[in-house]
Amino acid sequence: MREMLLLTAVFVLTFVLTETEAWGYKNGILHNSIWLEQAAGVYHRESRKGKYQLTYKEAIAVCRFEGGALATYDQLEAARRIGFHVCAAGWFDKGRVGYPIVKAGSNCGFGKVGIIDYGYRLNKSERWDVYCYNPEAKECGGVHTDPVKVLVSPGYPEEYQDEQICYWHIRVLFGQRIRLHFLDFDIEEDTACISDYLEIYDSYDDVSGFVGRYCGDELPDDFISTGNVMTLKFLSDSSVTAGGFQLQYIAVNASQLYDHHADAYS
Ligand SMILES: *[C@@H]1O[C@H](CO)[C@@H](O)[C@H](O)[C@H]1NC(C)=O
Ligand SMILES: *[C@@H]1O[C@H](CO)[C@@H](O)[C@H](O)[C@H]1NC(C)=O
Ligand SMILES: [Ca+2]
Repeated sequence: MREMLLLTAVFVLTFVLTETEAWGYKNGILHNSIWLEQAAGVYHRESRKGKYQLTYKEAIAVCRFEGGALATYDQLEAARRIGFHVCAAGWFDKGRVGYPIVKAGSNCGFGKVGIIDYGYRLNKSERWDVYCYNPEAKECGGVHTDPVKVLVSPGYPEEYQDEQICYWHIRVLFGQRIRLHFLDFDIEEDTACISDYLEIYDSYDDVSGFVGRYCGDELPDDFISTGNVMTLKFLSDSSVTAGGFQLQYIAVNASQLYDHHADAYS
């Protein structure tokens, strides 16, 4: 009987560990959630698979991955009071689900203002987004749709920290392309950029369209996407940091690019 219990315990523990690790590392690619809004140390994350994809266990793992924890109701409310308004339900402390609403609207929050509270969920396998709390967390990645924007490594112009993983997903208008131009670049250097790196993908994920992996202190060349989307991924390991990077992207008309090209060869 005791053996049986022990075996069960080992099995459950192994299962939990596998699940948690699977979230962080899969097929040789580190996977994590997308950084979205943040206020007063509270930030909203969704799975890289999209909206409402995280079980309670995965939600806890997402927050822990970067040294944070699930936000408490009070932390979420404190963020809401300074303008944290998110129209997406997420797990927070003790298996509760809800979202912070600042401005009443008919299509979000049932016209109410405050924490829209779905209560303590009995079924922890339900899938939602997550609200984490980590006052140390720096802006890291996100979804960007502006035609022109400057993107920086977390904490820039300060040095970035260890164990950061950020994804920037850029999407401009259909028919436009994205021109990347680096303004500053300093990432821990090693020959294969294994420790820390920035990667560029000519697609909306980090699976296809790999363009290059960069480290060191030489400015990477400008890059122009083939379509209207691009993904940047930054990863730092557990030791040695550097100055970080700053880059600008600009949405350009594909037809303008074509004209330039034609001019150059006419
Ligand atoms: C719990 O939620 C999951 C996901 O929504 C669902 O598939 C499952 O059937 C639910 N379990 C129970 C006992 O309701
Ligand atoms: C870019 O293309 C759109 C049509 O796709 C056109 O309306 C717009 O004027 C163009 N912008 C520039 C700066 O050429
Ligand atoms: Ca490093």
